[in-house]
Amino acid sequence: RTMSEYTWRGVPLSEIYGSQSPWGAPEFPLVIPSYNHTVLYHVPNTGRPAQDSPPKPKSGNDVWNHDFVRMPCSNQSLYPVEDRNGETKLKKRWEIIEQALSKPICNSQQLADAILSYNTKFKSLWKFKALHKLFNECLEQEESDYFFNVTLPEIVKLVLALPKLIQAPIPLLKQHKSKSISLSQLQISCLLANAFFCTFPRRNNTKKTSEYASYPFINFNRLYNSSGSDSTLEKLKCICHYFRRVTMKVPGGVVTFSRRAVPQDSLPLWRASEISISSLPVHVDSATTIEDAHGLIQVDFANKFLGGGVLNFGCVQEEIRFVICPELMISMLFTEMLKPNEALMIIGCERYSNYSGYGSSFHWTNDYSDSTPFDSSGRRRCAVLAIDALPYASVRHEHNRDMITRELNKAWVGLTYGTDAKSEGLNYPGVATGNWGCGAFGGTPHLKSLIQIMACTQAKRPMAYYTFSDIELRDDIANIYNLLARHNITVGKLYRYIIEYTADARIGQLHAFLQQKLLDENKPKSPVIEVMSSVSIFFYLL
Ligand code: AR6
Repeated sequence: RTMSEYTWRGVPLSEIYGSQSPWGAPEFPLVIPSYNHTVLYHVPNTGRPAQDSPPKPKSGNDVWNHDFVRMPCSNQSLYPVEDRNGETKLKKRWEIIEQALSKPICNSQQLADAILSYNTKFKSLWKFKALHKLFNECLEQEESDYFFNVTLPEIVKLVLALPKLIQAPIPLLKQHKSKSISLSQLQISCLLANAFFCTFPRRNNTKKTSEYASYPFINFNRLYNSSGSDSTLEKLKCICHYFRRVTMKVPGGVVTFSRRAVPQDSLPLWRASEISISSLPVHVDSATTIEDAHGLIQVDFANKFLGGGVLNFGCVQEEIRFVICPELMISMLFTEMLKPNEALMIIGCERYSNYSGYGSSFHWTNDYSDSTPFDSSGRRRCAVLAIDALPYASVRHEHNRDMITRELNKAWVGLTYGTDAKSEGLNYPGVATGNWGCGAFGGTPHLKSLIQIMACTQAKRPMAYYTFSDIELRDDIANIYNLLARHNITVGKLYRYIIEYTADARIGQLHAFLQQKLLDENKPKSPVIEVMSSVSIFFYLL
């Protein structure tokens, strides 16, 4: 094959894996219960649950306070109910839920009524437009019938199994703390079934002062009540498909959610970094998508409120990833909004759906059978790294020292998850990333790709960059990387150049600016040439 026939540039993927196989890299830290790793299932002596039978839930008692998820089945979850005499009394909310779900639910109206029976405050607000549209207009009658006759009764069973399946309290992954939670896929399906039925208490309040104001939404009512655009219906199809799958065959794996927070004084001093960019293996591909980059850490172009618009109108990279791998959505139950120096790594999620299109053309297509192998803790070897770029109202706003430093730190915090700070060599597996922050958030790929090259170099994490069909961008990134590497440019020097560029040059010509810098630098330093290079910069700036 000639080079032009390949869809990629740079080094082959084997250098990003660290081996010939996508699964040759070392595993992530194993699931071992500790003060900062809550494991909600019983870890067998082998460390690895058998894949054909889900692990037993860890026993424990409900805790109803600010540090733990307030569970729908808690005895302390009470709800005002009006009795026959018009008097309002507090009743255990779980009993109302059990009662509502004990009746048959045969259509979307009955489903909506059940949900409203324990969310009475929203009776006049929640219209379930998208839900009705899905089952009454979008799906074939047969598909709807199958859902209400076969899948929904199983989802109901999952909802009601909550007190049995989750006994130990689920801690909240709060800001400023590195902490992990591991759950079985069965436990996650039970929690998601509860989200599907909107049972989580205190999670519907939209006031800024509400208890969970700094957490994402988790109850699915937002999705049901949206206008019912095509992509919303397709997202709902993905979710229904997920429930069909997990109720037909219980998945046997486990998933870890790890929040990583790095204190400000432990972040790199970017302008002083002496690590050469040439030490970084870089692979740039225009044809693959991140979720298909098996064996690599796959970046989620996240919102600081995880999931972004997944329960709303959003349908770009993060939302699509969350609906084809719905286990990711349970992070929204317990992960507080990410701070600039924080990231979330999710290890072990499974993919259930195939899709086509993007944004408003997004479609669920069919079932996806995930053949990702399991690690020694029983997690699928799929790592999704949620890092949130900043949204930019203007290009000028992005080209600013503080913003660039913020993005570098954010990427580095995520990329150094599970790495050994002392190790000299590269950290495998590499990362699969792309136009992070450059779609909905309005960033610039030429800048963001260099930021990620710097963060990967600093984290010693090999980088595969997926340009989402953009061939020109692929070649631009490969070329500028080669040039910088050939000149042995360090992370610190590149940082200083970029800051200089943002201060002086016209935005939109970053690569040209860097090329000129390198040219100037390599010219012999005679006084005449010094003057000439200043003149050339002068003309460049014109
Ligand atoms: N693989 C590779 N590249 C992709 C893929 C994919 N699967 N999907 C998209 N891209 P965007 P952001 C490319 O807009 O700007 C969400 O609502 C494509 O070029 O999802 O960081 C979050 O919740 C696309 O334009 O990420 C946040 O609120 C670019 O990546 C917000 O969007 C950026 O994708 C984040 O916005």
